[in-house]
Amino acid sequence: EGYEVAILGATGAVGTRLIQQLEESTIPVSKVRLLASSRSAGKTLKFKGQSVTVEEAKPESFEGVDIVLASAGGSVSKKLLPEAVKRGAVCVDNTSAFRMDPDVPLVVPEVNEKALYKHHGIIANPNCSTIQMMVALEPIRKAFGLKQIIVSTYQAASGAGQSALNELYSEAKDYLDGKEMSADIFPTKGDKEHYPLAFNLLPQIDVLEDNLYSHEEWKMIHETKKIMLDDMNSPEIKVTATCVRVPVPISHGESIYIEVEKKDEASVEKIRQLIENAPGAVLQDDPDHQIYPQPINATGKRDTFVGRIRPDLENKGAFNMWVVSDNLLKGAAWNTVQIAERLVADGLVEVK
Ligand code: A2P
Ligand code: 11C
Repeated sequence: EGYEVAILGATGAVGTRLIQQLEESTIPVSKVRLLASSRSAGKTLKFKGQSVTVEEAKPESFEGVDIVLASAGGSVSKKLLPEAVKRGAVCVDNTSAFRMDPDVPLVVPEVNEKALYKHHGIIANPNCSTIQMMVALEPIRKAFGLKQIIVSTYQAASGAGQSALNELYSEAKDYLDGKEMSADIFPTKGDKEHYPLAFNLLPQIDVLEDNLYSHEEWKMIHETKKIMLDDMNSPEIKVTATCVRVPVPISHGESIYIEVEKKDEASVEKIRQLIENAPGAVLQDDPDHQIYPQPINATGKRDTFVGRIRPDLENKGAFNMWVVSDNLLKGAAWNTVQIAERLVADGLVEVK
């Protein structure tokens, strides 16, 4: 008794965490199918202690499947998720393939869980850097309103996948061994130039677009508006972003500057209280004891950690803060499984 669940991209950096998060979830699972490319077909992975053979993902792989958790890249989702929906599955997609489709809810359960009720078979999981910002800012938006968000990200290598993480480690080793670093992946696989990430910073995540922003920066702007305001182009909150790749393996950091609507009501103390009571958020903000969020401590946890909350000393109603979360968990696998848990709890997906 339970749901048949397929994990698409099961061998990847997010896929392996999807397996783990599903093992720990409240979803009753009757059978799990682990799908990847032909390169991985025949490998075995464990689910709840049992060996499961990885299969090559094909349209027929979704026969009998109730829930699909997808993280095999946008083009794979574009091709295969409609096939899964045709066969009666509900898909939670961790790629950017369908995020801006008006018929596809883009969901952070702590913020806009109700959007799930409008699904037509596909629900999109936002970009990792957007998700953690939403967890931190939604309670502040609800209490004081938000006029503007200015964010700079410090994004971990694993955001670009397992091969990218491997590249960071091999570059670091080469550098320390006095060898030349070979760079094939960063800043982004599909671009002309490649630069080392180890002992470096790259102010480019995804491709650079004609408007001079990177696609990652574009995502943070428009996903924020769709999640908070249900309109990807809403002028109600102004958002701007600078996205930077840093040589950290896992967990993204974000320096976030906000300007609230209710300038006279907001204070650091009240914002700290809001974060303390916010679902999915943990306050780590004790300057006297040098307590603040760090990637090393956030890794492996489902929460979003918030600290260094301080007022702009020259602009009333504006605040700076520092937000860290595991990009592979809340930024990807956990948010995806959390959405699936909500679908199950709210009766929005059936066992066939
Ligand atoms: P594989 O390991 O067989 O290449 P990451 O985000 O860590 O790079 O992982 C990408 C995931 O997507 C892996 O599980 C990878 O499988 C899978 N994948 C890549 N291309 C395809 C494809 N064409 N069909 C199905 N899965 C794919
Ligand atoms: C990164 N944020 O750190 C990206 C990875 O749209 O789901 C996630 C890309 C996405 O490289």
